Amino acid sequence: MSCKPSAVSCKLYVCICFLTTYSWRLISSKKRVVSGITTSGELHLGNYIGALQQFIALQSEYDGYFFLADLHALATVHDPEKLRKSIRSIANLYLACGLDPEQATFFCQSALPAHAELGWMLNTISTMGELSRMTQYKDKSAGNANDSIQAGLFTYPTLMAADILLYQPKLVPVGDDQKQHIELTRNLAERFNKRFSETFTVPDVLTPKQGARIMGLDDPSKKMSKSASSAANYIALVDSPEAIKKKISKAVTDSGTEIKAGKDRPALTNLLTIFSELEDVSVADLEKRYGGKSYRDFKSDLADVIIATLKPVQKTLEELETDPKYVDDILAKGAEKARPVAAKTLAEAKTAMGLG
Ligand code: AQP
Repeated sequence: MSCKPSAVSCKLYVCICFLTTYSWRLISSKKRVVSGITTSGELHLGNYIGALQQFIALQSEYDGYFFLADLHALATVHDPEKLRKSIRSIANLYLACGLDPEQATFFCQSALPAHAELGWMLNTISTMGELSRMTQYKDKSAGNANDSIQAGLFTYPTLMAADILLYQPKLVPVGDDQKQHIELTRNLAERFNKRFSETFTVPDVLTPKQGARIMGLDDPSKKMSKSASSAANYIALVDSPEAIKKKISKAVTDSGTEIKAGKDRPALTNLLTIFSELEDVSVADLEKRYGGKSYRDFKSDLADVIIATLKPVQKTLEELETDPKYVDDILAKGAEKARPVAAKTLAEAKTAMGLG
């Protein structure tokens, strides 16, 4: 038998090479997006609508880098068991909600020391003034004496800037509450590029048109939050149908009886926004559908919509929980993919600053 390649196999080989190069170009020519979620508790509908839903919608069109922000969680969680549980639960939830590790790079922030390293370097070009103006810092430290406020809470935005700038993204999809941190990230990137040398891409923020700030069910003047003092503030993605029905039936409403959104109706605006986002129907259509109906009817249907949205997520979650190694392997592969990208930017930033 001849070992010489036939004309057909030569053509096949050329064709495979072409396709591999072409698909690689296609992947590498995709614009990059980067975002993370802090592993400081249970994910809620705000995280889902403001962030996760966007990540999943973007993953096929963009080169997505999505991570578990576990170093950020250390700013508020000092209970190792709680932290481990939250990391595991949020990792599973990313996947259960539809993040595809074949399309996006999915990893744990703490697996890449480059984040903390660049975070420190960016601290050295940030000012106390700009960090103390961050609304999230002001909110979370309100009422506490300086002696008891964690320095990690204060410098959280510079680590967040490092998380982003390491991957040179074009866009950062986040909820409304993180916009100010992205503005700071842009300022730091521009400052660094000007003071040292052109190193970082200055990214743009991407927030959803609607649902960028889902408010607390118990208080529509404050955002829905993982670290809210009462679980009545949020619907966790892992809440049971019974818990969802109970929380929605107890959700604060506005005075009057109309199912209408408006500046003077923050509670109904919030509930209608959640409904609209989950059922993909406009708020105006919902107002028409519920014209003349009671809060009770509306809330009962809203609870059903939330339960129906979360049912498949919770089913996949149950399966993922039985196979932690599967998720660990995905995170390990994601970290290996992210590592050279982060290392390249870090090396450039170090050289620019005079560290090599
Ligand atoms: N209420 C919200 N509405 C819309 N989007 C939201 N996000 C958070 N809350 C809402 C978005 O979810 C992503 C992950 O946020 P995070 O967990 O990193 O931190 P966070 O913004 O501080 O969220 P939480 O739930 O309030 O956490 P804790 O209580 O730990 O601080 C981000 O894109 C965020 O905008």
